[in-house]
Amino acid sequence: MSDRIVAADVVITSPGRNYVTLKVTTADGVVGYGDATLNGRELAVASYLRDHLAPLLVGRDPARIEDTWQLLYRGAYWRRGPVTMAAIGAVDVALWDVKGKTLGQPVYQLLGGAVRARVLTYTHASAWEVPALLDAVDARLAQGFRAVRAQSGVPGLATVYGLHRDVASYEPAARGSGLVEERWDTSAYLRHAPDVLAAVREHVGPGVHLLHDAHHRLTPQQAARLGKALEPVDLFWLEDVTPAENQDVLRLVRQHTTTPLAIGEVFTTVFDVHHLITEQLVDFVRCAVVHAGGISHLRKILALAEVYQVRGAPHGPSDVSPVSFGASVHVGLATHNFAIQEYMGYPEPVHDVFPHSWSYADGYLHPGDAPGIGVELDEKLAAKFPYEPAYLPVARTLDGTLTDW
Ligand code: KDG
Ligand code: MG
Repeated sequence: MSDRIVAADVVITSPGRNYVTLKVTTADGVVGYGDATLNGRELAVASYLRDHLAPLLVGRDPARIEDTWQLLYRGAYWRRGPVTMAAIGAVDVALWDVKGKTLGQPVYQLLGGAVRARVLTYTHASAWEVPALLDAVDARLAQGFRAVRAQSGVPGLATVYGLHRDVASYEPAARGSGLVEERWDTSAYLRHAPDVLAAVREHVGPGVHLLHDAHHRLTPQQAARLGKALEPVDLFWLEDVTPAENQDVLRLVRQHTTTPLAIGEVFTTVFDVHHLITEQLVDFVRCAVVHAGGISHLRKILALAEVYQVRGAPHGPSDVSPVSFGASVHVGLATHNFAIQEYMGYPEPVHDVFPHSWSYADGYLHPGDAPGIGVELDEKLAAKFPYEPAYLPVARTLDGTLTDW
């Protein structure tokens, strides 16, 4: 007789930042984990899982991953959106984990096997002033990274996305202190950013991949201008230039610049990004395993992207837990048009709460060969880090108008 799911539990822990994890247990005693973390809205996904999906999962055959995905997606009637898709994503990854553990195989083998020896990764280097930024980039290169995202401060502004003024590490969601309001001035940013990135290129030479995140803040015309100004810098990509709900406007950006564009971290289904892909409005699609319905759905997004020579580059900030980060590295090892995996890194206790087989070495990631996803949850340790409310900041322009953060 086939195995059955006997429990679907949600564990919330906050070892430096909040994570929501789904734990699926089968009658045969196999345990699978899935990440359901949605930064700043964690409890909504936890409730979706606990109150609405767990009762549907108990009694089901864990081997039927695709059928379960379709049931949860179509069966809700209400489709898409980050809460729904993060919850479905958690179930999907937990079931891939169960399947791998049941068959004694790492998930990348079940996805068709490795198409590369290791997965290229990029990390972040940030500092307010240029000399300190160059030092931060050097420190990343010394750790072996071959691709680095560079973010700096902006003269005249007190806060900027991607860094804290006097603190080396960056975690945008502010724990316990309510909503943080930042001030933003696109003109000041546009005057400064090209010089900063040119200085970084000059410093590292031609052989290092450089990336930059505009974090949804530009109009199409401003994005075109920035892309054009950055062409001599030879960026690997310029990320999230516009909010991109209206994807047609990106045509204007494309007409004016050959700087590669990457978009997709806030999009959750193939239906949200198909236009970006089929119109070749981006070079890289950034959907994450956790927010885009799990391994099963991300693979469909990447399959569509492959047809249009768009490559996968999933979101990998610290708010993507080590569980879905590991899942993403499995996808990366087994998917031909997977370009690069973001690896922001984690607060130290996170590695102990989520012991993992994935590893970083010399600019590359590998998922490891443990059966399943290869990421466990130390529940005793997790219980020592209770949930703390934390909101992402919001941004207002200098006249006080709310704008995109
Ligand atoms: O929760 C929001 C962060 O994940 C996001 O701001 C990070 O843009 C980001 C990136 O590219 O890592
Ligand atoms: Mg980003």
